Amino acid sequence: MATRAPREDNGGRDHEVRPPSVGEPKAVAAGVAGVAAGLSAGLSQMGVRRGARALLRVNQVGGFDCPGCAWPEPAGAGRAHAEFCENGAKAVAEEATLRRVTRGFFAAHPISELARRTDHWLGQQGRLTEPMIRRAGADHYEPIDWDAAVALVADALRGLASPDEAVFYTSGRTSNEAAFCWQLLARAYGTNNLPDCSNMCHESSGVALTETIGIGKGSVTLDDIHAAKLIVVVGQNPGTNHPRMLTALERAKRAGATIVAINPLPEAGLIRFKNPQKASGLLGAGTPLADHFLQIKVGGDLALFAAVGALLVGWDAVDHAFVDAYTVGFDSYRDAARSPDWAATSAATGLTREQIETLARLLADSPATIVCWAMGLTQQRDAVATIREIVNVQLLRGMIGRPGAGLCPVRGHSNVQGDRTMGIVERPPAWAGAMGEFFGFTVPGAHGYDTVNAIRAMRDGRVRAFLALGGNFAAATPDTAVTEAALRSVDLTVHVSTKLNRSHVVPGRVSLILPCLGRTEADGDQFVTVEDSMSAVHASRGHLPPASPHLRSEMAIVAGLGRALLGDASAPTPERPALPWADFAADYAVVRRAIAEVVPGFEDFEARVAGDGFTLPHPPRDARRFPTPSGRAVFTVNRPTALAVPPGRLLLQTVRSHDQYNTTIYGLDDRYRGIRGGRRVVFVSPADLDALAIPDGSLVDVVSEWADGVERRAPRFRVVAYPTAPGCAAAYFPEANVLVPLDSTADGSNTPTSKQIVVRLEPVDG
Ligand SMILES: Nc1nc2c(c(=O)[nH]1)N[C@H]1C(S)=C(S)[C@@H](COP(=O)(O)OP(=O)(O)OC[C@H]3O[C@@H](n4cnc5c(=O)[nH]c(N)nc54)[C@H](O)[C@@H]3O)O[C@H]1N2
Ligand SMILES: Nc1nc2c(c(=O)[nH]1)N[C@H]1C(S)=C(S)[C@@H](COP(=O)(O)OP(=O)(O)OC[C@H]3O[C@@H](n4cnc5c(=O)[nH]c(N)nc54)[C@H](O)[C@@H]3O)O[C@H]1N2
Ligand SMILES: [Mo]
Repeated sequence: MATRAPREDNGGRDHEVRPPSVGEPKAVAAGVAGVAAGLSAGLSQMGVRRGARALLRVNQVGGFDCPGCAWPEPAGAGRAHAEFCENGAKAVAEEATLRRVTRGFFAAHPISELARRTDHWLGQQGRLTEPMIRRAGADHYEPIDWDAAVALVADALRGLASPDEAVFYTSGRTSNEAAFCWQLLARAYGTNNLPDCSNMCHESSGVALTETIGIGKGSVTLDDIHAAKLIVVVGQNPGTNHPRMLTALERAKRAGATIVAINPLPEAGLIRFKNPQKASGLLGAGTPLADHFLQIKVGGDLALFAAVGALLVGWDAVDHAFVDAYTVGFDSYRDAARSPDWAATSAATGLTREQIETLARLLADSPATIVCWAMGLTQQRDAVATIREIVNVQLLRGMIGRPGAGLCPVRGHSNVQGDRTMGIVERPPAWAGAMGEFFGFTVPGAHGYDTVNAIRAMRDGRVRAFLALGGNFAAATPDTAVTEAALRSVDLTVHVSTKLNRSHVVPGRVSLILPCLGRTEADGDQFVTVEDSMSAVHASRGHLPPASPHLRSEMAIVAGLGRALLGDASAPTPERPALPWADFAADYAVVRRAIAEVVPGFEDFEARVAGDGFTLPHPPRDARRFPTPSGRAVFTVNRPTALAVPPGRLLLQTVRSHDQYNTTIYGLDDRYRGIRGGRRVVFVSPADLDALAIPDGSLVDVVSEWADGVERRAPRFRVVAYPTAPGCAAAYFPEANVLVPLDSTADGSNTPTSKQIVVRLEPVDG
């Protein structure tokens, strides 16, 4: 392995520097080296005592919820002493860092300069410390006090021609309490414009599951994973993105489960895993996790699951009792599932008939199957249809509402599922009526903008104010050039944030940064709540002293804004709903009481969230009740969209490296894939490189080809010969977002197709 490049590259914004070095990919994930790497990252930025104090509280009862992923914690005594992972440690360190972004920093760095910095550099500057404003025409942020900042936002919102000219974005780290108040604020003000990171993430899962099983959430618990006999992991890289999931897979495997990985990339961790939380992790080669690896082509999953379903029907490996009692649509499904066209299936999947039959046989023979998936499925053109096809297969086998079986969309952000439960969605939630009645206002009925439509609306001048509760909209969204221009065109951008990021340096005419407390920090004696990927709700309480005395909690910021914009219950006016903002901010239990009244499943919230918390009802999982219009689970017939990949082109997917959390770049390495010191790489199979006559290690521009004819170019990527599926390529997000056309979205969910972009590689002179 060559040595680390001395300087980072910089996203092509300013000037180019040396490319990264490339070594052998790793077969083994985690293990002691993994947690040690996490700890050293954490301890160096947090200070040793502070770091140890923070890390000991992660995911413990009475502590805070890890700000990393949404994978659940085992209940009570089942929690490992250290219920976190290397990447959880990095997420904590990123927030608990001792570095600070002060008013002096903003005085020294004009926005035009900051805009040329990399995402990595911006994040490394540390925690935001006080409210800042960029006034119209200025090239610097300057301090502003909280009252003036809040009044300015309220005035701007009151001045809009319609509430629909404002957008209220949310990222999935926000607590249930803050999320509930944020949507309440937006809707009482008069709009459903509540896009969120889900629109780019598991929206496709939510749409497909709601349609087929009546609820847009996964149907398994952690105990089900432990008890499963067959676990199929599709389009997911848990070794990096959900490392604690490997512990659960390992436990299932020890109890006899077979594990199948379906992925264009042979991801470390699915191949071999060392459990860092056990002594055995210190020794030996670890547990090989995946028994079967199907190296599928990007976008091939719909064809795969359709073929598998057809085989099961052909073999009559169907749980007829389940199908008869609990489903509708089987006859049409069976009629459509004629014997598969093997030539077309192999072309779409890159898999042999034998491989597909092996998977179907495993499904036919398994008494308890779980299918897990993440972004490899949801960010495809046919994402919704693909997930519906997985539901078909699970329904055929009666694998819902049975121990050790079910559907498991593995969520991303630690509270992204909870935010949706709290009504962060661009349509009125099912319980809009109850909320309106409880607070005395009429919830607007018109659908609002999701993420992609919010960008279009800003671009077209229909939105004048953009407010974000967390996240990094400018960097997370597709079509970077279009999105940045859209953000710059509005009158006001407001970001409630913990750390400096790209969105702050792509300001509207007036732009505010409102700095908030993070999960790790003490918020007086208040706690908040979150919901994990398996619908378990529990409390989260930070303990570290806040990064600055000027920070406010998200709850305090949202309530302050609500009060300034809409007035407080103590001073109601006839035309404005009277909401108890001051009471909300003073005691979050008041918010939880309102949630208990309004949101189903939260009865007696305050009492039940004490201790280990509680699991929300899930009718299909709990009682094989399907809250669809027919009251039954629905078989669907799905047809793939033909996506033409012209000769000499590749299908590019964008992935996370091991050293990033979405747009937060912890470091420039991707240890498991053998990359060091840089992120501008494109992974291509050796066979494709031969065919294209492009040498490994050379520099190329990656150019995306889309129907609108607009040229989208990501300059100067280093080519890495890598064992990905032929015809496919991979690069890191957010550097590659410039290549994702805004209009290239999944049918039915409008999720950007960040995993399915037709590209060509243009060699450039090194
Ligand atoms: N450390 C860390 N943890 C995280 C995050 C992070 O950035 N860093 N992000 C969080 C968030 S918000 C989310 S949503 C999750 C994301 O978790 P993942 O979904 O695991 O994240 P990605 O890196 O997007 O990986 C997608 C996987 O799908 C595969 N894939 C791509 N295209 C296809 C396809 O067509 N078919 C199949 N079968 N597979 C395909 C890719 O090779 C890759 O292994 O992780 C969460 N946890
Ligand atoms: N090409 C491509 N694009 C993608 C994806 C992909 O796979 N490929 N993945 C998509 C997915 S799955 C997702 S979820 C989105 C993510 O989109 P976002 O959720 O918008 O982005 P993040 O990078 O997670 O947001 C990071 C920022 O959140 C702020 N932050 C951190 N903690 C807190 C907190 O406690 N409170 C507040 N208020 N702010 C906080 C910090 O300022 C930090 O800079 O990106 C999507 N974009
Ligand atoms: Mo996500």
